[in-house]
Amino acid sequence: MFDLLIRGGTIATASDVFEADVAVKDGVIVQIGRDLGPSAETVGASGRYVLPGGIDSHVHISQPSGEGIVMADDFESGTRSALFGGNTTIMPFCLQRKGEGLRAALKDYHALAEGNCYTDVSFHMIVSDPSAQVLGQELPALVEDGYTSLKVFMTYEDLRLSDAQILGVLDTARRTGALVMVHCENEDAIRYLVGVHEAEGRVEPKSHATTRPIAAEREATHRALSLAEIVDTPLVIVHVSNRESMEEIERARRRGRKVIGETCPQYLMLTAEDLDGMDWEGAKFVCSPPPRDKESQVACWEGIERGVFDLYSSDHCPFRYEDDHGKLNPKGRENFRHIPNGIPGIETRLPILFSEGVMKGRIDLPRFVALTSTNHAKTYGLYPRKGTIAIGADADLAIWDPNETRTIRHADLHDASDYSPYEGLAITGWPTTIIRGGKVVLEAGELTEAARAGRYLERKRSPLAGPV
Ligand code: DUC
Ligand code: ZN
Ligand code: ZN
Repeated sequence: MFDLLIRGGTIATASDVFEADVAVKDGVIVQIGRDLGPSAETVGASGRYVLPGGIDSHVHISQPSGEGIVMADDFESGTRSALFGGNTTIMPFCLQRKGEGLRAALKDYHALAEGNCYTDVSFHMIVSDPSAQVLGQELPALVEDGYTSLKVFMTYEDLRLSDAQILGVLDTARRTGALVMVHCENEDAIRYLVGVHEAEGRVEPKSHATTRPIAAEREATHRALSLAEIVDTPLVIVHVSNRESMEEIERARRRGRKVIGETCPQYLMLTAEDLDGMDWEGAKFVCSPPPRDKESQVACWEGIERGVFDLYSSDHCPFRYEDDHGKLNPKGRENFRHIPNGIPGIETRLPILFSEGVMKGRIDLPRFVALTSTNHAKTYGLYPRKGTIAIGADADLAIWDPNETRTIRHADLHDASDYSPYEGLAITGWPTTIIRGGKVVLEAGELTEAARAGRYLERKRSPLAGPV
């Protein structure tokens, strides 16, 4: 007797599309086939797609931000919104503050997540203070404990690492088998341009984009890839926004480097013109790197189609708009430099790619599954437990209705922000039933009693980590 049977659907994995039933016992998939036998519970899926639950490997939740600024989502609202958008696992960042140890940061972050999650979660570290103690002892021990990935920043005064510090982190990662993600933007160039803009009185939101030009991202991407080459380490280049940075990734790959590329919905759907809204509305679109131009959108779609990008993540980093602690904080109303960087998007990530990618014929269903789930599991050490539909995998499934049409309205979403950057966008295809760990957790727009029981996931080392 199975616990759960999903009947009559069309299954898609990163490699195959086929019609079959899925049988679940004790939270894992135990059989895939036809006429599988009796089950305590059955979910009908005819006319719908049965996909691996989405894995969003780049999200920010409850992250300490600038003075007086508060991120909109905590684990409760952030994971709830993720679940409604077809995700069963998310990977937020745990930020190390300068002078603080990694363990201390993790302890606080786990306390925020504990008991509050509607999806499974697993943390990446953000290393902002790579002291001898952090690199020599804490990081290697944490990798052993299943924290097998980390992010470093090349921008932001309080987060950026010098090239020497990045080399130190990369070398430690190489020796311990951690995987390093990099935010590539040249901080000195940005600071110089901010000074020029301010001197000219150009302080509205659209200046955020012109002070962070493509060349600043391209140069930092080239530099990060060169540093990784010098110490022979693979690299994840996160949130790539434009063709020139993509070309750096492709050039590095031609030199034999292992490089994972990530892009996000904002670089497929938005442009810098969105930052030029009336009444400071452009603040709603302030994120880094900034959305670029139409040509960059075309480039990023090509990257999705051709495989420059392995990962498509939300970079959900939500701040409320009409809020003293959000986008329109007292200083942020006066000068773009004080508008917190980041936009919400955890719930709309998958529907946007399904609608604009699969339904418009740009990508097929297996590529959609790879970009939204399988590659995240493979890159970050969760595969094959997560990211596929196979015997022995966790029964994390999203059942999609390809015919459901919706218009994105923030009022219908489930995050704690007060806007969506994609308000008014027409979508075809939406996840209607979500199964996590073998339990139906979302059905007909309602969370079930089992929903708020997401688990923390320790991860294996990435198979991509270590020397190239
Ligand atoms: N980088 C991110 O990855 N997210 C939001 C802001 C930023 O700079
Ligand atoms: Zn970043
Ligand atoms: Zn981010």
